[in-house]
Amino acid sequence: MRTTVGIIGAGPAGLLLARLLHRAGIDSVVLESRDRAYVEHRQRAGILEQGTVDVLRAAGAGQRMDREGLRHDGIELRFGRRRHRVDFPGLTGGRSVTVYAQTEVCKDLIALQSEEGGPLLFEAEALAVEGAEGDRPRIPFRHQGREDVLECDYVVGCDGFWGVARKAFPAAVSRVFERSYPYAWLGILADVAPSHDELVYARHDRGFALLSMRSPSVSRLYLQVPSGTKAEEWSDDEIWAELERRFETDDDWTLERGPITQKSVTPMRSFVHEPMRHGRLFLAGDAAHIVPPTGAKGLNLAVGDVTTFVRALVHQRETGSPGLLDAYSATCLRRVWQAERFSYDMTTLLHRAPDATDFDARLQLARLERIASSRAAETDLAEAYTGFPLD
Ligand code: RFL
Ligand code: PHB
Repeated sequence: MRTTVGIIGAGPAGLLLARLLHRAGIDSVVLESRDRAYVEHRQRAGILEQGTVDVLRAAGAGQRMDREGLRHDGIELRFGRRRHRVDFPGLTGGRSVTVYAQTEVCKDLIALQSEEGGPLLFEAEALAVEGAEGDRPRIPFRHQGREDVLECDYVVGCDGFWGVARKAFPAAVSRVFERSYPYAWLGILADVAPSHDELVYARHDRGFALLSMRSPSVSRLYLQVPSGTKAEEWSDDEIWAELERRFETDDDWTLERGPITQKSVTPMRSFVHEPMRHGRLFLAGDAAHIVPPTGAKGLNLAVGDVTTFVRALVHQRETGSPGLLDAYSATCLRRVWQAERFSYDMTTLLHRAPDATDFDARLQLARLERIASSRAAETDLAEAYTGFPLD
């Protein structure tokens, strides 16, 4: 098999990349190790920045998102039994975010790819990336029990944190920057209308909690738990009781309970691999960087990376200049590090570390007070949450 761009992974990064290339008249093949149902149902992100919404629309993948996505003009910060709303459009000159689940973004992109895009092979596991330094990189892969090779002009590793593409970088050129956090998130889906019409980020002495949603009738909630916790260790009643405690306020706000349909635990990690390009191999999305989910940035960064790659490839085709491809890593990393900074800030602002002292707790409250009382501090949060422009 031969193609112009070989894409490893059909998460949001790989699927959107294939779509953008198709729109630009550039052929590609996507190899995905899991089956279609798995990719379409893996519960993950929920928040799309304005820039992500714009890219999906321009890619012709925005129809259902425009019908079913929920525009959110703010979030609530909850601390010391108080509530503080951050008004995004008022602070950012009109920007907002959209609640539309990653599962739905993937379903929409897979449907488009099957109707009019290039090959998208499920249960096709890339085994390695070979020859990245030459003109024709190759991806050996296994599909339906058979081994085959995909020859490409370019390879883009969109294969997530556990993928193979990053491993093809020689040790001498790779640098890794990382931090793990001594806590995790227990996430649930529940068949109950969200108890608030915007997301609620709560800082509590017992730990962080987040109220989010998937639709007007499905809630998505998260609870900070110790690293290593298993989802089965928490009964449904215990989860609701703990969420109630962490969201408690001095007014009459209440948390509605409902049947829990899914439970899972997510570790928290910050990770950046530099550079994001080696020869004709490019990394995009979680393959190159991970942020803790508190800032809701992971999917949005993946969208930024693949958009940058396609622009650079089209620029080369139109002008003959490889300048933007050469700048790919540096261009992406500027945005990546801003998202790393913001995600770290939000995480340490709202979580309780196991070794946290009373001093640390007071500092968190002072940081939250500052956001609640200074337009400058609040604007900083609103700008980062709604997303920095792509350029
Ligand atoms: P993905 O989604 O991990 O997809 C990688 C794909 O590559 C496949 N693969 C391979 N295929 C072929 N051969 C191989 N050798 C392969 N190895 C792996 C995998 O099967 C998979 O299908 O990476 P991608 O596309 O870069 O997308 C990244 C996002 O999924 C991720 O950043 C976000 O989900 C992060 N995230 C959030 N991001 C947001 O922007 N907003 C949010 O609100 C948000 N909330 C979250 C999140 C992530 C979470 N978890 C579970 C980590 C909430 C949570 C709880
Ligand atoms: C989600 O809805 O899954 C979600 C929302 C905001 C975050 C993280 C996850 O910061």
